[in-house]
Amino acid sequence: QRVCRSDQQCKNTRGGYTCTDLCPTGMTKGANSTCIDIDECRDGTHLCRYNQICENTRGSYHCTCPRGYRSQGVGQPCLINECEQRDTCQHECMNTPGSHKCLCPSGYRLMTNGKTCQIDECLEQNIQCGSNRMCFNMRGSYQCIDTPCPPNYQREPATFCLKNCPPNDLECALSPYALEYKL
Ligand SMILES: [Ca+2]
Repeated sequence: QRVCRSDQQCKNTRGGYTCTDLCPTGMTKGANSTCIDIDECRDGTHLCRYNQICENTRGSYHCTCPRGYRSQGVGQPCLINECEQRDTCQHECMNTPGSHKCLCPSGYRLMTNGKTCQIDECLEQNIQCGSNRMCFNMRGSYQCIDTPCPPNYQREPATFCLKNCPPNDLECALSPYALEYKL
């Protein structure tokens, strides 16, 4: 039989019972029967690990990371925030889960080192190489490269070759529908 409220604890006494208030999670009974915060950082019950910093809050606690580091979650080591390191990216740095990404202004392209940006003349100067050729961006320059479509394929706008089979050509009918050049 329930005689106390659900947020209270029932205790037997001689000839009766008492109802005592339970404290919310992260709190404990203080001296004058009020609920006071548990300092998890001090009593060692926190789950911050490695280089995480424990910060006590009322009713709970946080695991934070030192400056220049970023969190991977409670109990996980803080990782260096690459974007806050010098010389990570030439232009702009963006944090991604577990890593980072360098960004370039428009008209520029990220080089294969993933760090520096170079002008993409193909975009910037709107280079038209003509039919069956594509613009290839190079360090400090560009080049028009032949990108012909194979026999039985027809040039579609930009980079595609679409199949265009003569009637009753079985071999052609079984070939891929579309081809794309990627430079
Ligand atoms: Ca606390």
